[in-house]
Amino acid sequence: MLVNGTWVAKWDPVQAKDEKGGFVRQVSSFRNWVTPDGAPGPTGRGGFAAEAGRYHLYVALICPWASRTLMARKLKGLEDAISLSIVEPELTDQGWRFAAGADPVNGATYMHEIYTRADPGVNGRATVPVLWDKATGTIVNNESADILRMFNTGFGALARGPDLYPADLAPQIDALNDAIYPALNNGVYRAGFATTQIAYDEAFHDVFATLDALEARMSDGRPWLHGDRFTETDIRAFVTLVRFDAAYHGLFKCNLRRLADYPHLSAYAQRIYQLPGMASTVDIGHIKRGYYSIKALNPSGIVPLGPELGWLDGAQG
Ligand SMILES: N[C@@H](CCC(=O)N[C@@H](CS)C(=O)NCC(=O)O)C(=O)O
Repeated sequence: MLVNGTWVAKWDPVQAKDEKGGFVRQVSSFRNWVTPDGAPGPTGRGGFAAEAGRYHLYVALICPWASRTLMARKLKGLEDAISLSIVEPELTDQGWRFAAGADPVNGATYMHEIYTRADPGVNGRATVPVLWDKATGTIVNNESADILRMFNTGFGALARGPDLYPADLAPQIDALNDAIYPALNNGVYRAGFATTQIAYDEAFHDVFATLDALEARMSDGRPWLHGDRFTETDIRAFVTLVRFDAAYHGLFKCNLRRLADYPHLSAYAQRIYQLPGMASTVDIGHIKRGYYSIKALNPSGIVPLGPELGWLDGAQG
């Protein structure tokens, strides 16, 4: 964690708890937006106009939040316009680390250096994803929900592909996002990082109540959560579903059922995985190595060999 721009402690997954011992995720601190003409976005200041080659995305392949942005970058055809750095899967005592040469933009060894470069007095955790502006040498935004929406419309004619947040579906999208985020996306983390039984129990029930509700929702044969149109809610659900059996079921003790035990949700996740380009955003090896490197949860560091995840076979790049 960074205090006034200095890395102060060994990396610890939980640095904030609520009164019941529940895991509290840090609020993102850089909230500017790329827009087609550089006008300010919904939060933050302006000056970040869409330009091919100007922005750089930092991600971890284990991280569901970063993966949201990776999926959107692919679906919107922005790979050529926005360059990419991927951190190593294992978390170190100084947080995310780059392999040699993995950060050609800033030449950093640790993700926290990107934060101090943007703000020498920065406070907080050095999280991914980060959208970096090469032109002004700063972080545009480190909130995946914002970056996802920016990739949808902020890059104007540089982007193509489906509208992930169509105006007529916005209220439904917002409502389902708001239900899924605390109970499922962050719910698995609340279960995994709970420091009291009561906090774990609550998170566990939230996770499975949400999976049950999503399974029921998909049982009418709709292809996507909001019907015939693939939206950002599908991205947000997928990033947790694809990690579920490999990481959350075991390491995070979300073990009432597996994704594999939900037939409609399994088929739905596979449908997303098979969309062009989506398989390239998923690396189960990274995901397992990353999660099982969290020493507070797995002191031995041993990475399990299973489970079998046959549904991930055979998709194209
Ligand atoms: N609000 C952020 C959360 C991102 C986040 O929590 N990322 C985690 C990885 S999944 C991280 O980088 N953690 C490092 C740390 O907490 O030190 C977002 O959605 O973009």
